[in-house]
Amino acid sequence: MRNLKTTICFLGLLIAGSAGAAVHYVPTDYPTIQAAIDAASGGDSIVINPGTYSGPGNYSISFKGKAITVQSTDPGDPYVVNTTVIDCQGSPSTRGFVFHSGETSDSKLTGLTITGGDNFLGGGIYCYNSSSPAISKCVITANSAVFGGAVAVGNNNSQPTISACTITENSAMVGGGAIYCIGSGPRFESCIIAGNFAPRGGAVYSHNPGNSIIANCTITSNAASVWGGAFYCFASGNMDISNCILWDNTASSASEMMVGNVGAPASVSISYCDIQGLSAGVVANSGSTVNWGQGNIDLDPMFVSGGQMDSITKVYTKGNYHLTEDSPCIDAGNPSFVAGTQIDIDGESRLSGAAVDIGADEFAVVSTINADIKFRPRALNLRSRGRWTLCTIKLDDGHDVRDIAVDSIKLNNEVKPSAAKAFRFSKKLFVMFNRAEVENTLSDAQGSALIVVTGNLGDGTVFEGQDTIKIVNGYCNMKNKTFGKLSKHFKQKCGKICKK
Ligand SMILES: [Ca+2]
Ligand SMILES: [Ca+2]
Repeated sequence: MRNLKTTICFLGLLIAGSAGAAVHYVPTDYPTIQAAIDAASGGDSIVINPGTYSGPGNYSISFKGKAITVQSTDPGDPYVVNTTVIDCQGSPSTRGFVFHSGETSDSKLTGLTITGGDNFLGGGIYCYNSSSPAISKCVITANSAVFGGAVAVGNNNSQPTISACTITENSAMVGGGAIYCIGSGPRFESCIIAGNFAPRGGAVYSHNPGNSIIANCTITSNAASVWGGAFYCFASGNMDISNCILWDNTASSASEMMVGNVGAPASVSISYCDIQGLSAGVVANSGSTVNWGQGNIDLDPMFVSGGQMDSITKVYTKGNYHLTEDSPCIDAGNPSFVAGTQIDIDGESRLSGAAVDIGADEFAVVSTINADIKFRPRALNLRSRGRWTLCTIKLDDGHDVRDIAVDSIKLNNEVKPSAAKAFRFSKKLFVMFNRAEVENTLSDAQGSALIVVTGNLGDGTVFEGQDTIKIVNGYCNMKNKTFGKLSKHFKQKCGKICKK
């Protein structure tokens, strides 16, 4: 329900903020995504409800050059992204989306899962003919192609930006298990590219001049049966790789990267990356160059858990590529990095801590402040029929309760607030929690129980506080003095219970 409310608010703002722009819902207003796009005008949004979308009109979807947004109901919620699925069902000559009408970054695709595509170029998405959309927060998984299992980008003027996307378990018959670039300049940033397979370039296959940019990506557990476990760049190709993790990729030759061995020399620049083996994993041939810039390291990135690609069966076991707090990648990216509007794979702001981190995840450095928590009633009768409990939150000096992000508040790590209000001139936030939900967290409590309330301020600062209350498991025997500071309403309620 909360997500629905958030979505409605968001959409309301969207409508209010752009005069004349319309929101088209799929499948409510239109049976297919393509039908909704065909009916849309510049500035409109297509909002796709959770569900699986297949068949004509739901694959090889074209924006037709329109400056529109195609999105799930909540691109920031991984559950919604994972359950809003464009499924091409492995049918030949299908893919999720094709951009070929000169789209710009005003054509936005965000918060969808694209799977089951099978094509010659780009099993999930293909951009060509000077088309440069903005693609973000998508999951592109289990697609296949001859070149570029997940994404193919053709021709020099196609410069899409693909950010905060998870690109896994795609495969290509010839090259680029995940990505194929021919003379084009895509920018991949804050993406996880893992568990993809191809004979050449397990993750990326790039040739002809175009300057592909790979920034702040985590490229791991990809495999090539021939060469270039992560990257293969050749025939005048050029790439700029910065703030990336290349780890645990495998190939018969050049486990992380093969630069040039076919056609004219290629050129790759690498800076502030964590590359397994450094030059031992990177092979340059035929006059090609690898420009090793500053800040490269070869240290275990210390993921929460590493993934694995079986080199024989090509079966991929997913990892959790968030950094742990002792990771050498934290704050080890380019110190000159300017965050701008960039986000990490979690949708969180870049530049937490002293500098940008290497890889797709920015480790959130948070400070925790104390909160003074007072829970009412002071004695909770598990047999009473009340609907609400009340909690006041007061923060340490220097912090304002009005900065608390109400949606982030949790009681005993489970219960979210039903309502909250900070009154003018008061330094407290008054929060109501559903009584039954609170009691569910206290089912084992006897005599007394700990109430822990946590949450965030808008800047990411965490607050935490606790209170101990009595637990009564019988008819109410509480005396009014226990409720001396409570409202008349609560006193009346207690009085009614006591009389029963
Ligand atoms: Ca950092
Ligand atoms: Ca993060």
